[in-house]
Amino acid sequence: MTTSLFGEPIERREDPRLLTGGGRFLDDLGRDALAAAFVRSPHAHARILDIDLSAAVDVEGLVAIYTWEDLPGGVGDPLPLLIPHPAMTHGRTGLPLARDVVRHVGEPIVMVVARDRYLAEDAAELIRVDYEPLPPVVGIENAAAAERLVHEDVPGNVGAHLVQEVGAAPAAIEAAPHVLEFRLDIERSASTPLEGRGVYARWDAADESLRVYSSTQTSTSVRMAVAARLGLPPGKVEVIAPDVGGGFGVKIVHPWPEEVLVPWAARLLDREIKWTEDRREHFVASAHERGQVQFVRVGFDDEGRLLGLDVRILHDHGAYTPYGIIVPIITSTQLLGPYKPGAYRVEFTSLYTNTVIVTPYRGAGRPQGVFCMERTMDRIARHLGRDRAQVRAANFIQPEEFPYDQGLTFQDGRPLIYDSGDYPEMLRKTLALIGWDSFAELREAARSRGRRIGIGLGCYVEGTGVGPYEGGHVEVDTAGRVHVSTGLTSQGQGHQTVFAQIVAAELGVPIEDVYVTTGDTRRFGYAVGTFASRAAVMSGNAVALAARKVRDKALRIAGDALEADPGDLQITDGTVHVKGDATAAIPLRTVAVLANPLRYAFDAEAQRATQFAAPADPAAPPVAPGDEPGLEGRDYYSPVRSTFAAGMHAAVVETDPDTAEIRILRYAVVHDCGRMINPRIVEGQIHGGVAQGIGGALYERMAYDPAGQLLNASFMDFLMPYATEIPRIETDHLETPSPLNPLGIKGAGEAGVIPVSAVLAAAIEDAEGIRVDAMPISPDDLFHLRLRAGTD
Ligand code: MCN
Repeated sequence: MTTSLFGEPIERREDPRLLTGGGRFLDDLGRDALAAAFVRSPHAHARILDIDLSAAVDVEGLVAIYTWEDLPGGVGDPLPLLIPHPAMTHGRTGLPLARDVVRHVGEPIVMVVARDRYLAEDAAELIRVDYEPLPPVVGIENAAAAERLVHEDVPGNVGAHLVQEVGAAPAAIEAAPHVLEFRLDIERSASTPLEGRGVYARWDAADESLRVYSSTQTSTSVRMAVAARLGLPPGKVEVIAPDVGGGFGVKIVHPWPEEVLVPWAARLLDREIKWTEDRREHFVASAHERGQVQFVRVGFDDEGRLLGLDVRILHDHGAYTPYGIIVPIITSTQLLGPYKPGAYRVEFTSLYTNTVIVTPYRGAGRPQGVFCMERTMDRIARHLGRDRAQVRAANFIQPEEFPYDQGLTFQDGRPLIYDSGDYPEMLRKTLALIGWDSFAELREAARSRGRRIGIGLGCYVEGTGVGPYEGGHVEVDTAGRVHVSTGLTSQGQGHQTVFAQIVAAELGVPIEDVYVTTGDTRRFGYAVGTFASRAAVMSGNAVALAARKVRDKALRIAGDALEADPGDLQITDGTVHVKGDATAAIPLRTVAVLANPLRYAFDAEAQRATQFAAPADPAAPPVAPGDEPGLEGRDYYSPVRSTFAAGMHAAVVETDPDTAEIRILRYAVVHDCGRMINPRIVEGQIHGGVAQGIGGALYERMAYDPAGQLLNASFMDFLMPYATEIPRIETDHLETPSPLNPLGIKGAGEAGVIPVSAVLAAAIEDAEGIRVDAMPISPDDLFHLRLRAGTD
């Protein structure tokens, strides 16, 4: 039955095409387009004294070279500060092409356009830039020490500083029976999607319009940015996201310099131009994340209940801040997870360094927050000699306490209120899944055989489905096909499947008849984008609301045709019929014909299927005022605030006594994203997230040297886990529907990555009996920790 499609674990409909080479990614397009390449800074910090193009201009096939001097107003202006905040007192953004100072290796300085990429790279290599190197600021503590400045006019390298307080934490800690104080370090990592960024633009001189293909997570925002900077009406700019080979956050920065420059040059030259990012460019010229130092002070009672928590965060936001304070404010406000902290004080300082910019990467600040909170829970348990799970349970918000206001304010000024959840049940399920209660015996048995195994646990709560809005459009055509469109883009999340499931269920049609389009501003002009685990909540509800409009209209038209009350009708398998009477029926495709009085004249089948009926009111127009021809509907969903998903992970690891190699033996996840549209896709999202989290916990780091050179800017040197390093991920679900949206959905796309570092740190700690305060942890790190702790 089509109506049970919501919640079914059906297979992803997009996969056969993508797995058999049918995908059309950015670089598959514009094969004959001119190619762009960029001269980028080799210095982390330098003054540009001179740019000498003379050797490059004779390269055969060269079409144009642009420096900042060539860019007109608008195009050459500083890139926007996308989310300003009063705490961001010194927001600084870059220029599309650097003018006189470069502030990180990889910053673009010159754009070259040539017949093909080889020639463009050849010409770029011949361009001589004369630099005066300036002392770089690399590393959070160097930034905080402020002996050198990244921006001359930013004292102390401080871009933003914010304190939030709920109650009087310092006093509560002072009065607490137990107090602990410690420092945590989380290194930088990055999204590293399989496909880098890319943009391809063509100008239609006759129509004075621009078409831009971009490997983006936010096609509508790219359109707005390009239109604004090029001085074009938005109606003359189309932006299309083709298949996108992963984004994980890095493709939401809008606009990227290349996204402005390539369309601008395409218009200027009246030629098609394409730029495809290479891997090294992706490492040094896109964005990173994580990168924090945290100082924790916590007071608690004999049961391990928090009485006061005081966290000070130093956040590295790189050379510029297009996203303002979005990452550290997420860390600081969502750090509390499922716990009641007693009194809470959090303070963050966001610092400039001469490194690649920091923008949200899957999890966006939450992995750092969870690392802090869960390390704190483990520290408390160890201090009191209590069970780690019990300490957590003692601090949980209880199911009857929802909606629960943590007393904090988010970036948009709205209060942080958890809508629903059942954390005790989540813990119970997790402990059962991993076999928590019997693990002590296993650990001891392994020890007696010279093996070291340990278990760890970690929870998170994640605000998902952030606004301001998303829209959906549903149309039944006269062949009975249902076309669904929403403006946000897809990078592999399975949207073609889930939005079809929602619409098929709402409309009562077979899913095979439903076709979904995303990320195309020609189809949908108003949209926000795919990030912050928002698509299911935002577009899911929007397409459901649009489908309900279509269903109501279909029942009304069919009611007229069948001379039945619309309330007595239902749609099953694409046919409208009287409830309990399949003989009085009319196919939805015929309803679509009837919805368009002109189309009816050409449709013999529809004429046969329906009786000629004189209009009920011959004086009324065929299309009533306020009605529209066609069987289609559009609606928007705009939430009052985010909905809060939650989860708990547990892992068992083994550490090698000789080589310090860390192996994950088991990994278990219990996840709550409200009502699941498709459990198979949710699991896939969680698996992918956990794999990415394992990368962040054990392998990936941005190895900057003191001069600001990224030493591992290639997949030869930047370690990512292979499938062989990812264990089978055991998953169980909990569904506490969100009361905030019609479908009761919460997000799932980032969840998997969030607690992994905390969980693996805890498991390694348990196996080794040492303290793990920094992530990632490699065998080499573990070896040195052992030496320091004297356990080896
Ligand atoms: N889903 C569901 N039921 C729910 C919640 C979600 O069936 N209750 C499904 C959704 O319908 C969707 C998927 O799970 O197919 C993820 O949904 P959602 O949580 O809304 O996340 P988004 O679709 O908004 O995707 C964004 C999220 C983020 S923020 C990052 S980063 C990320 C991620 O998704 N980047 C990804 N997953 C990714 N997966 C791939 N393959 N590639 C990326 O770049």
